[in-house]
Amino acid sequence: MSNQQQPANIIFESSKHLESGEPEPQLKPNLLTLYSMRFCPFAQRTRLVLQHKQLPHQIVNLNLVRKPDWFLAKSSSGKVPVLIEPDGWTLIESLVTCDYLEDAHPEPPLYPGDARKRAAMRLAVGKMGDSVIPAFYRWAMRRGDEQKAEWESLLAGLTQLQAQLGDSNFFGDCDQVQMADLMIWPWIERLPVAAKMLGFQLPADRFDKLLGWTSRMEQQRAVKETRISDGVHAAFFKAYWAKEYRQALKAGTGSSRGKNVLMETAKHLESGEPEPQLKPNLLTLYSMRFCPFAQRTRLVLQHKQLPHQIVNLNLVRKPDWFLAKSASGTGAIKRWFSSGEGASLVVMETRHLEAGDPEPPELPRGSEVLTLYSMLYCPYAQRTRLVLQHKQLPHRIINVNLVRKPDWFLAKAPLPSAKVPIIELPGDEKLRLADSLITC
Ligand SMILES: N[C@@H](CCC(=O)N[C@@H](CS)C(=O)NCC(=O)O)C(=O)O
Repeated sequence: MSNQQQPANIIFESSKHLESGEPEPQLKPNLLTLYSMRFCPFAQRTRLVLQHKQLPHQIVNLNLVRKPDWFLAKSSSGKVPVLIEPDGWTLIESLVTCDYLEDAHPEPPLYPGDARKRAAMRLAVGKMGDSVIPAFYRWAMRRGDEQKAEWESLLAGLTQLQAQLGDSNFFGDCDQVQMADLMIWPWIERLPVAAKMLGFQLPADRFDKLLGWTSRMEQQRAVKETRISDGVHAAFFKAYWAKEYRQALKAGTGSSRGKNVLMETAKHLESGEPEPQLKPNLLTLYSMRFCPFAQRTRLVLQHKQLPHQIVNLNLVRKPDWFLAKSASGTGAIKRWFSSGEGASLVVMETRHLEAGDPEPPELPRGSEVLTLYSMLYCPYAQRTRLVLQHKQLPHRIINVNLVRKPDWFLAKAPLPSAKVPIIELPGDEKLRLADSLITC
């Protein structure tokens, strides 16, 4: 998750794994809370269900070797995941939290209607818990001959699991991803990278069906949104096996996110969303993660190791409570446009806007800023971006999801193709140009 955009339903995630001695974070009211640890496969189960159902929630990550007292007071087991409803009702155990989420939020369903299929799914999850997961940990923690023996028992468990999958696309003879698949996935995500590091390899010929399932799982939204890259898993395992737990928890976090950043909103908050509850007696920086001007301030905060909290903002849909604080009353973007700093580019939205998303607001009258409708990975749009950069022309970029194009984009784009790049020139008579060679 380190480099990817945080999914919109994760309203807050503690950037750091909080530990004993650190204060309890001020949580948003009226929101589900998950106590988690970024690399915990059990907590990932709950996160997979939260993502599958796109349920708004906040995540508090914890150092499980130095657990804070305020966490121990909430969790009877001392383990994560712990799920807490806004009224304080608390639930532990990954499977129980996931079934609870299914019961409390039945759509989209994660169990098929057919009782036999549900029974088959429970058998598969049982096999995972009784045999595969314990063998996985024994194998990963032992060394030498003992480890080789545990690898064989892990393979035996996986063979039985694969037999339960049979020829179906998903467990329980289902055509779509279901609860059992999500409950099994976290260890299968970790297996190839752990095996490579420990000098083992899953025999592909014996596990063709399970590997086919793995490829199908990789396409699932919930998996994509909770997945940790192999490189970050490897960094975690390396430090964990070396008993450097604090180091392990930092795997995949950018060096700029130091211990002095006590809170950072995972999401770029926007108009209509409540103001976050801030920690008292602490410096606060209102920022946008990709804003180079804000980065200047962050660089100095890091250099001086000043404790602070960061509220990230969607600068296209600025919340009123932010505008009320902004010295100019007009917000940062306008200041950038007229700042004379030589900045040619303001990325209005790093997310690709799609059908249903509102159109970003018009530029202020008299603005000299061009608008480029683009898609981050489109080489044609890149042609236009190259020229804009070369000439240092002030412009903003609005990235568009080209599979789910918003209506307001279609209204601007020449049909039938409705392709990017499109350039919109400022002025009352809006002039639009399409086709990368023409825009250039
Ligand atoms: N049976 C539990 C297992 C959870 C578990 O073992 N979580 C680990 C992190 S991956 C944990 O919290 N360990 C802390 C501890 O054992 O003190 C579940 O399914 O939720």
